[in-house]
Amino acid sequence: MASSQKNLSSFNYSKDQHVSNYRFGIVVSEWNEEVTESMFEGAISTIISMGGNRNNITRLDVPGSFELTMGAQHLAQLREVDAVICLGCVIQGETRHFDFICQAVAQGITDVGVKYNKPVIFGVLTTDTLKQALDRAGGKHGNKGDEAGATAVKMLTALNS
Ligand code: DLZ
Repeated sequence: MASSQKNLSSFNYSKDQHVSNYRFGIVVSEWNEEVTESMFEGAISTIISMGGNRNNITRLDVPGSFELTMGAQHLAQLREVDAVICLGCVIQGETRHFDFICQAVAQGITDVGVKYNKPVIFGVLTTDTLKQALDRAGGKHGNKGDEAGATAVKMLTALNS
């Protein structure tokens, strides 16, 4: 089904007794702050609803999505972080800047995960308009932050089972 017709965050949460021990690092881009703050709220509330502990969540703010890779690397290298969630929102403008940022952050985040052998979650909205982003950050299409939080929990559970 096309994403325009469904709430992308409508999936089942299942609690796992180990989740309270998982430690998360969340990197939040300051660009399009209205969107990324809502995604952050979604990510932490989902982690907690799945059994996570708020005290085990560390936040790091970076200026823009391009800097998510460096933020992810900073958190991933910490022994007290098991998984990293990257939250950003890149909105198409009139130039090719969008393409370069999206390409760089997708590859950069992938590389950090492989390098540190920890889940690094791509919670980055890449939209044509601010409205499309807001629809996916707590609006009619759910919250990409929820999905990112759930994905981090699921990956840790998968890798620790
Ligand atoms: C420069 C820029 C532009 C034009 N658009 C966005 C955007 O839509 N979303 C986002 O997260 N960041 C944007 N940035 C900032 C870049 O990510 C980066 O912070 C700067 O290029 C400095 O490296």
